[in-house]
Amino acid sequence: MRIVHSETTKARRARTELDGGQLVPPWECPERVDMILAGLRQAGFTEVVAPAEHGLAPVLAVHDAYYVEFLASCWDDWRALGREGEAIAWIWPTRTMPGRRIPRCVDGRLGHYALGADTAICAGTFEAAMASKDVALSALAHVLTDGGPAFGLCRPPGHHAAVDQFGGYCFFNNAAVAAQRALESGLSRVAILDVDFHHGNGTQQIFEARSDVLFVSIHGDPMTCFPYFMGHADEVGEGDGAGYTVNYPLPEGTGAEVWFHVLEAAKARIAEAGCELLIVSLGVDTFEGDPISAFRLAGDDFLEMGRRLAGAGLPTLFLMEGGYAVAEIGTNVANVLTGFEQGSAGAK
Ligand code: SP5
Ligand code: ZN
Repeated sequence: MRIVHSETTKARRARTELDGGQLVPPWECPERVDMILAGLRQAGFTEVVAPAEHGLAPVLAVHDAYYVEFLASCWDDWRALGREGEAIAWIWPTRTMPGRRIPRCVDGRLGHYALGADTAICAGTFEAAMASKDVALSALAHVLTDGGPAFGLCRPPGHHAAVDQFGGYCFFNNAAVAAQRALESGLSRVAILDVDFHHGNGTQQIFEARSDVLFVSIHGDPMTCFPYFMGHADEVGEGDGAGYTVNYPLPEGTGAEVWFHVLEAAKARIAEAGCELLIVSLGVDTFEGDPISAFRLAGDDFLEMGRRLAGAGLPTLFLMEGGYAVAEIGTNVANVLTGFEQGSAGAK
């Protein structure tokens, strides 16, 4: 298993997250990265490589250029106004306003480009997002050239980031950037299997009208779980993409038995679609001890998850998404990768 990590992913250290009407310390913190590295080391994954720089072109292949420009300049624009706090969106073009023009000032622009108020922009956010997609792209390069699996320790995560929106702690959609790059390097169809507790709304939006990326997600029912407005079972893709979006919303409290049953259905769809690469959006916030999520997978269930993912028999790229039980995140991630190696016995 090739492990790719960059220290620059820790350049973002937000101080605030709007939650329950209060500004609290963000759950998505740089300590997650160190805990994952420690867990991997302890599990014997000792070979960790730094990513190459891949520039902005692969980002612009899935994201809007004005959005990327906004992310690059937002913090400086905000600071230039002498603001004390971090840049948090607070007004949106909602259902009763047309919102056809992109405002010039940073408050208006934040509302245009944010999908939620949970994610503050702060110093180092853009740099960390750049490093995160480089991690994804270098891990992908390993899978494409070597054939063996790779784990990209992406941070910030990516699956909530849409064509021109950030939120849910995500800025660049690392899985989408990697999938698009994989297609451009010659593959015909790629599967993105999103096992994060939250629905991968950004990934779905980026690919929902296309059949060359199959998006399959197992997540907390949006009737009660973030991101609330996407991820229902009747969202199945549009136009050419009809049938290439598959959503499995599950109730809060879902445990291993039901979750693995659904995973097998997801694998069957991936096999049927004839995908040449499996990208796993690997959130471990399905863990029973996660502070902001509501599934009940135990630590050992992540070993089983890895084994079953290996059973798909495809070249596999794991990209880190969520997981906020910081003390256990390293063990949980390492368990998935260990299980995968056990399950792919003999493969490299
Ligand atoms: C990548 C990823 O997992 N993003 C998740 C973003 C969720 N943001 C909203 C979190 C709201 C948490 N409120 C729970 C309060 C528990 N005390
Ligand atoms: Zn999540």
